[in-house]
Order: sequence, then C-alpha cells, then structure tokens
Amino acid sequence: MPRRFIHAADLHLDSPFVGIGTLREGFAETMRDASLEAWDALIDCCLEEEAEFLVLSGDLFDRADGTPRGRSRVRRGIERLQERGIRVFAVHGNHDPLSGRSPLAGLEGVHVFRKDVPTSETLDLPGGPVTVHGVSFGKREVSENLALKFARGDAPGLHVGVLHCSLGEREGHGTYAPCTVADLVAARMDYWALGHIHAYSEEHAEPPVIYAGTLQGRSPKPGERGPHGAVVVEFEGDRVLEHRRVELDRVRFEAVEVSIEGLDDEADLERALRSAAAGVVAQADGRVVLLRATLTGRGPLYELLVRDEYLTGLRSALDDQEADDLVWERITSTAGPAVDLDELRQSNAFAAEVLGAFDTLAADPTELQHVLDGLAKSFTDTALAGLPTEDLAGRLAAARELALGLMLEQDGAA
Ligand SMILES: [Mn+2]
Repeated sequence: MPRRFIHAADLHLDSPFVGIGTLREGFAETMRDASLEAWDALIDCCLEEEAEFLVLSGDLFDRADGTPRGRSRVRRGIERLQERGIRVFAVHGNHDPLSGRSPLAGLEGVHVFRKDVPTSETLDLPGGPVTVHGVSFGKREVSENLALKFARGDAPGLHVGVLHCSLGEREGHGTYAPCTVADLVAARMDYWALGHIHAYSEEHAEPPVIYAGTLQGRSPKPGERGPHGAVVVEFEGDRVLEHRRVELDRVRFEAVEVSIEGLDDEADLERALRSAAAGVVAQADGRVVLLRATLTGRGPLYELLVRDEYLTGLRSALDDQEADDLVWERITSTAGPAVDLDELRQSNAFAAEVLGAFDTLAADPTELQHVLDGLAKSFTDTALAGLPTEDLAGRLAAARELALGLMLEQDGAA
C-alpha cells in the first residue's frame, strides 16, 4: 500500500473575507467560521487518509501571531494528529513571518522551520525515512531567492521541499522569495510543497512542483473562486506515485456570466440568472455558494439595467427567494444597448468617434486606469460603480456601453 502525506498552504485562519458585497442575514456566522471549519476538515482528511505527516507551506495565519480563536483551533487539531502520531512541518510566509515566537512553537509533534536558511528534518518512520526541508520568512518582504539555498543531502528515502515563494509575477500577489521552476528542480527534491499563490497550480510534473492554493477561498476574485482544499500525495520509497486535490472548503465563491441577448423582459432575466446559478450550486456538493453574476451581451433589457439601483434591487429580489446553499453576492453588468458596434464604427455618427476613443484606451492600461479612476467618482450610482476596481476591461466595457446608451437616448429624444 502506498504511503501518504498531505500538503496545505495559505490557510489564513480566522481572517475576515475581503471584497464581498451585501450578504443576507444569517450568513455572518457561516462566513466567520468557514476557514476554521476547513481546518477541521483538513485534520479529518489527514486521519482518514492515514497520512504520515502534514506540511503547511506558509500563511497559516493572516498575521504573525494569528488570533486567539485561530490558535486555539490549531492546537486542538494538532492534538488530534498527535493521538495518531501524525507529524506536522510548517514554514511561515509573508503574512505570518517568523518575527518573534511562532504561534506553533512548543506544540508537540510540530516542527517549525527557522527563518532565512533552509534546514532539514529526517523522520525515521516505520515505512522508511522521509526528509522534509524548509525555510520560514523572517519578515514580510523577502527579496532573496531562497530556493537556491536548498540541498538534498544524502539521506535515503523521500525528500520534500517546503517553501513560500513567487514563481514569476502573479496578478494579485506580491513578489516574494522569487525563484524559477529550474531553481527548484535543481535542488533535487522529490516533491515541492509551495505556498503563496491562492489558486491551485501544478508548476512542474516530474518532480511535482505544486501550489496547493488556499484551503478556503477568501474573496470573489478569480484565483479564490471554485474548489479549494489540500493535496494528498502518495509515495513509496523516494518516489511520488500520485498527487490529487481534495476539496475541503466550506463556503465557495463562484461567478457566472449571463448574456441579455434574446431576453425580452425581467421574467426572462430572472429565469436566465437562476438557471446559471443552478449549474454552479449543483457542483458545490452542498456547500454554501457565494455567487457573483455578470450580465453581458446586447439587448433591449439594457435600458432596465442602467436604471438607478436596479442591479442591487435585482440581487435582493433573487436572494430573498434562495435556499440556504446559495447567496447572491453581487450582480454587475458589462451589457450594452442593442446596437451593432461594427456597423457603428463604420458610420459617420459621433458615436463612431466615441467608440474609436474607447478602442484606443483599451490598448493603453496606464491611461485607462487614470480615466477610470476619474469616472468612478462621477458615476457612483451606475453599473460601473458595482464592478471591482481591479477589473479594468470590465469597467471600460461598462463605461463604453453607458456612453453609447446615453447617445442613443439623445438620438431617440431628438
Ligand atoms: Mn503569501
């Protein structure tokens, strides 16, 4: 029978969720406990899989010393692992740097890797030896390439590297302890358990170089959406046989896009939104889904969508009727009026010039950011205001359609 260990990262235990719209009453508690319940599920998973050890690749907490609730839950979980002899290996990341005493210090069965210089621990397990190598962040901003300092050594058996790091630049993530896949492969580990990037990602197949992703998604941003959890790694001797994701999240962020094309009235719109929601709820396996919907496409319903407060009202209307497993978190729109853009671009109308200006802006992200910042202040009640500030393309599209809609309205009035 293959032996197993579990890899988890970026748990940010007991930290608040970020960037969430209005939630209906009764969900505060579910949200507050989600990261801690995901931790309990991780411990259950270690026991069920009969894992020999657990590795935590940084950002266990959102801040260096964690929170009393978070620390208490971690202690309880680790006690449960100890009863079964399951060891824990942890490094600290940029959010919970090892600046003083680790909240994990002194817990039985836990090894916290020191800061700045990688060290290794060899376990003489009944199935054969395993060596785990790791290094903690000593401060938030580590600019050194820590990967270059790892060395396999000559201990027999499996070698696992544990590191919080940036492989190249990633949107939404600070660049810390930068390194390349080649640097990691050169260290001759049999598995690299990485932390920092919040979406699961397999960076290299042989040896596996894996970002486990957050245990529990933390916001409606793309990297935090969909299933989250940990990685079960199966091995024999010094070879990884297989690794697979396990879903341990308690609340799931999802996003759907619904086109208004071909929709005639509000009843059609509600039906289309509910049907899109049913698809993602079905995949969530009973978890609470926090759903963000974006309306796209062109059609006559556009006029309805741009009315003051319409989208927030529509969100409440849908949310009022939902069961416990779905929360309508936000509805945004990049939809437009029923016009043919290409036809308009070819025309002599003023609108053609306006479209040209938008096309130019789309090609210049710096100028676009500048213009959108100004627009957001002037159009606080529009569809534009509801879109996340980081969604530059979405906000530009919404602004373009708003301008077109206003011009068409003028034409109609004349
Ligand atoms: Mn991090």
